[in-house]
Amino acid sequence: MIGKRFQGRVLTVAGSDPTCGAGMPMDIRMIGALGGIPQAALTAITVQDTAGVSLVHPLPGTMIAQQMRAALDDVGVDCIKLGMLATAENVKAVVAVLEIYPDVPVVADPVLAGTRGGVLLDPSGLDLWRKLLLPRATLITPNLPEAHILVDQHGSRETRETEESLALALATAGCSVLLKGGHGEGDDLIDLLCHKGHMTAHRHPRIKGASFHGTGCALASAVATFLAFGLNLEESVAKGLATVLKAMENGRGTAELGRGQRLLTI
Ligand code: PXL
Repeated sequence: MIGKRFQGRVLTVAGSDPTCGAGMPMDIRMIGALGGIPQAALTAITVQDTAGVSLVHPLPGTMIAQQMRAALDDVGVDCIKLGMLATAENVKAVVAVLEIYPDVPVVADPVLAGTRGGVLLDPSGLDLWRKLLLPRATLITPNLPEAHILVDQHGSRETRETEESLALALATAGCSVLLKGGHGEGDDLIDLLCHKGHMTAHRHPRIKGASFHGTGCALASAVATFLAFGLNLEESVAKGLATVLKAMENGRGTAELGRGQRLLTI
């Protein structure tokens, strides 16, 4: 890494989204809104709208690796945010670059399957994500279905105990875990941070009857940006969650815009 650390330089490695509400465009919007310096390596071109993803065209791993090197070796990067990787080849290519920069923190959002359907990572890619990215990531940000897939336990009803054991099981790989509770039930939702053996429960009122596009991308990018400015992990997660909650509140009025989910307003 070139130059001084903690200048807010964030490299997002993610897929496209024509709505700009998720994926790389949202990442760039969020990093920029928080005063950071965005850089971006595109992993796949997608066709999607607020209702769903209809096409995914992954780019070659070598293209992704070279885009990452272009950012890392010139302007420099304080934190890397990983989003949709699409294929096993791409996971391998990204991990190979990460190995060259062991000191750069990584916030990895396991984009496995869209909440609106569609597989966003192939099965052998999932295997490599588990084996290679879990141990390298500083923080992973799964939602409940993704956490179940990653630990390979399906279908149990969520309780606070199962959420804690899920987060702990993932953390044994060496990463911190922010387990997002948005897919659970109840008036309040709990986002659970497992960091250095401590559990912190962030409790928020659930925004009822509203589904938002791109909250996962926005959250991982916000946390990555706060880390890139040198805040510690707990502060970065707390501020990241507050930032996305505000964007959801501000985005309530977008319900009539598209056929599907609402858009965040940041
Ligand atoms: O929100 C997950 C996500 C991330 N990145 C891209 C996506 C999606 C979901 O649709 O399309 C490019």
